[in-house]
Amino acid sequence: MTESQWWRQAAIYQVYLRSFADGDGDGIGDLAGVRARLGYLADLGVDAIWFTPWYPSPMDDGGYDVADFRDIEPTFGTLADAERVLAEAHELGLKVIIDIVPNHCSDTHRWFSAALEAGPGSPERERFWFRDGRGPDGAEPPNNWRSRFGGPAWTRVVEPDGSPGQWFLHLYSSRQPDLNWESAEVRAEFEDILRFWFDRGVDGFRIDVADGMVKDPLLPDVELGDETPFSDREGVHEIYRAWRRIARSYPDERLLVGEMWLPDLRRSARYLRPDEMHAAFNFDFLVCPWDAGRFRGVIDRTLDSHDEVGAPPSWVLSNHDVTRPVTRYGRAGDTGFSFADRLHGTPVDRVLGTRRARAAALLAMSLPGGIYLYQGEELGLWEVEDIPGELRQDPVWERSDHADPGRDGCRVPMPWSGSSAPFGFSPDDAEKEPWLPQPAEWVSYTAEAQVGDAGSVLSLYRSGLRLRKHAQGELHWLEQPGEVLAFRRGDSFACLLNFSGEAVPLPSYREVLLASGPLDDGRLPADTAVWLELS
Ligand code: TEU
Repeated sequence: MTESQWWRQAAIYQVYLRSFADGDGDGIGDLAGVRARLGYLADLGVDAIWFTPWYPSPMDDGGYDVADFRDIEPTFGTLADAERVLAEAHELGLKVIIDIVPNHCSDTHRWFSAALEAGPGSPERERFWFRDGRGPDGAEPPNNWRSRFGGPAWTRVVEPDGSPGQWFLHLYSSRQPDLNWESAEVRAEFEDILRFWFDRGVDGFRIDVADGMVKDPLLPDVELGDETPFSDREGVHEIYRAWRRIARSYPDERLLVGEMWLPDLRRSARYLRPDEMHAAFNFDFLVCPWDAGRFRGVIDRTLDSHDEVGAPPSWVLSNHDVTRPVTRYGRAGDTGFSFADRLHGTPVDRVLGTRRARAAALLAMSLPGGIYLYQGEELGLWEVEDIPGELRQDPVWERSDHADPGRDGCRVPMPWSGSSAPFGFSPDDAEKEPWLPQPAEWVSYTAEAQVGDAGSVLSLYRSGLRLRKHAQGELHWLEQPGEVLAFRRGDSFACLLNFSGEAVPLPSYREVLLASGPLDDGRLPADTAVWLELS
């Protein structure tokens, strides 16, 4: 079976469903909203859409708490709506990948309810990680693991007879019990779920916490910062080998792309093999300070580690978990992004942030490999930092005792059109307001306001996505004086990004293909990128 390998250079657009477009007026995005905006995505010039989880869910973690892996969340629509979206996207030439969340499920999943009812020692509890507690009366958690959202990674249950009972493991919120991948039943279930969606025409899966499923069955205590008993364990590769066999059994082999947050790119590259995943997210730009040398380091390491295994590199500037780039790059005294960045609340220079975000976009779009865009990035949206506490929904906010504002600020519903909220996100006669409030300033950031404006962020992305086909072939660094990152692809395409604080001369060129901001009398201004056709 031949692979078309469309993902090797694809631009994949992330749709965070509940914030993309609301078709039925309940203030929450849905599949009807998506269908109405497919034309926008085709015009934008992306190759594929990735939908964040669309399954039935109590939405404790924005849908990453899945109650049923074979159906659609009713507020999003029905299975028939999903099939229509797939068919209509395909007609427009767009591939569709969906999220799969194999590390955990919702506490409302039928398996978890059955485990609670069946009690200690039952086969139903074997699908999860139930253990007796430590200390007198088992009142202490079984080990010292911490949830990634804060607090202990264990929650104690009440047994069917009313007594205080066992503890269950959850690396994320207490409403997301971890599945036990030692269980043959869990493995078989997920293989079946893959087939269920492949049979319906899904072109691939984005695998959530892809390094996470396999745990050290002894569940040892960890030292600070040591994640080895529950992350990136050898046994996880076997799961992907089975999944790849399934992906390969379909005509036009389907894509498996992994979400791993590993400290070293070479560790993620180990998943990218002809018999495992096709691609993985590379998050290194998200933690890279605004510095030519550091950016170059990320690019070199990425290309080297991917070349070694023959896999396509990927580039990510934003997603639904991290502070939006305009805010990240506009933070005064920015030294690179970390999750703690959300906490310190230093002022943001949005003009600077926007200039840098535009330049970074041009850079990322011209590098070898694939690029993932997150909805709203193409509109230059920023992190909404003043969401009132009572409206915040991210469990990170709750579990950190409100110390960390969480990830709601990058999940505010999209502004499409009009002069006031809901900015076309919901229909005019909508019953409810958008589930998170949109800033009034977004009036100048709607898709409608930007589409006809040649200087807008949207126009930059639309041009970039069309013109990036000129960037073909191997990357070769061009040595430029000062803090300027410059490379050539093939003989005639070059990209330059000026990290120094002042304008620099451009090398000789035949034509400017695209620039992230106005050029200054043939010079490249600070924090600006340009694509050149070389002479
Ligand atoms: O995120 C995986 C991940 O490791 C997160 O813990 C990330 O570090 C965190 O968002 C930082 O605050 C994936 C999804 O992208 C995320 O939305 C989910 O909450 C998480 O898995 C659990 O399913």
